[in-house]
Amino acid sequence: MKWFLATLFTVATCSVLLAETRPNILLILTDDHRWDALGSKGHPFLKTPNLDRLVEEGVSFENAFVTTSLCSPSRASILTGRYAHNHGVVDNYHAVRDDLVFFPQLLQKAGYETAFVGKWHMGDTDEKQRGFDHWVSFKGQGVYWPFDEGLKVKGRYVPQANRTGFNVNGKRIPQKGYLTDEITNFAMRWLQSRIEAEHDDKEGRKPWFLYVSHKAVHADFLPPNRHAFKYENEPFTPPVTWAEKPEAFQDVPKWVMNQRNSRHGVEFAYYMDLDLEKYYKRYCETLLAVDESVGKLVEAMEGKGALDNTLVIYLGDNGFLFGEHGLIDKRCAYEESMRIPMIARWPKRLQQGAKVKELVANIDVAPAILKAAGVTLPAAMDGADFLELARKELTGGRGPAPTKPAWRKELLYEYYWERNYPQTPTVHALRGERYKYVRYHGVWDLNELYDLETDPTERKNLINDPAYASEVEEMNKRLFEALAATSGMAIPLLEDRGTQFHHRKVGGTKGAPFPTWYYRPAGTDGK
Ligand SMILES: [Ca+2]
Repeated sequence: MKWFLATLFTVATCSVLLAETRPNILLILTDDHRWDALGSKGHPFLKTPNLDRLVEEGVSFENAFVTTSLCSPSRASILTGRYAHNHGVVDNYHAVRDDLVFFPQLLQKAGYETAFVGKWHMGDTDEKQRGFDHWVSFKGQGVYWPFDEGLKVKGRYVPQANRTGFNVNGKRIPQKGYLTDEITNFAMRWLQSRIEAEHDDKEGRKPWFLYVSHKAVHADFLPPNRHAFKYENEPFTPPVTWAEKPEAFQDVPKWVMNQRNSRHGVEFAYYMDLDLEKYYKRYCETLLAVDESVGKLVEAMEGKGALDNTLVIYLGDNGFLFGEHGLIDKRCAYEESMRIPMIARWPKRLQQGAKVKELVANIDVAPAILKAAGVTLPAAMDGADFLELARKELTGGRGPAPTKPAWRKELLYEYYWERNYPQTPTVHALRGERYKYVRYHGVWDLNELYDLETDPTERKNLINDPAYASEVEEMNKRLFEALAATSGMAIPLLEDRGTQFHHRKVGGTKGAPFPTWYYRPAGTDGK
């Protein structure tokens, strides 16, 4: 009996402790936010005080990436903790399979109240998805403004597409204003009701999870009028890999040279005569409303004392090229495409101001959130709890002696060719701490190897340099080992859907040549 009571007491104490200590969780996702578009990264003119505050009070993951640089596949990786070759979403048109578990489903089972507000963008749907008690979304990409007048000042006119409005728990509500602000308002309404309930009844508290998913800063970037043209007169330095001809680089793959004259290249960007300088400044201006949104959510929690028991994670769903390598947009394995901002704030567990150098990724978000909530991880997840890398006792705070968890030294990257955008081939890559090996599949072209320490802008492809032959061979071997270990030895195939953008600009650059070292006299053997 004594034993039983003691056990009962322990169980009861543990449940109370669990209820008290389980954090609330706020996950904020932006679209196409590249890693260096942050004030805290020393940006020459962009100011992001609210995101910088998260960096100062939280942890900055300095080497954060996506495992596939495309909106829907990356979102599916965030929700499932799995590589694209395992969740199967390899374009922006198909939904996630019904048999896959979204981590918020497991949070619900563990007693969390869950909410989704914003861009879902997996399949052509805005219907409430599994794992969420509260739901606010819209179809596809959404629109910055619900009307065609959007920012019709100073000749800057961007037509807005679909206007289906919001689906709020099954009820159709029209979009009235600027999308980032509308998402923020919807999120604030739900958040405030949760933190007020918690403030009034601490004992009966139910932890919550809020996923705020912005359309911003996806193309065509449109800031709210209060930020329009703010950066118009700021200096702009074009990236070195755009200003120079790709022929001046060492061993540029043909597909990269060919993509210059395509929808995703600087010569024919989005089939327009695009002024990339203006475009980039508009991108930065569009990000300002996201930063304000972060500030509002954080301040709402702070005002009611809920901030420090909340795990806040901020990340982008992929990067974005603004002329690097002659390209725009994303998909490829170059740094500007696959690298993202990743910040976490949770003062109870994480070291304030820590800068983590390990390679972390979108597939690590679900495991980290589940672990923070005290939920056992499903075996099927490919990612790991990246917050372990910044726990207080590991980074100099109080606690046991520092023992860093075993962590990956190389990150597997993949992108699967889309019929809609045939200019980028299927990519498999290993991004190591120093070297990056990129292997293309299904094209007659060069692979790539870069020494990121001596060549951070990836201009000198070492793939044909005899001094690096063994590095190439070993990384190729490890790439296939990583694929085999994660069931990745097959190319996912989805039926053709959506518009195809395979065109080239009249009078633009012609097809690219093979490098001279591809040519052999007749009668020569292969490798
Ligand atoms: Ca995206």
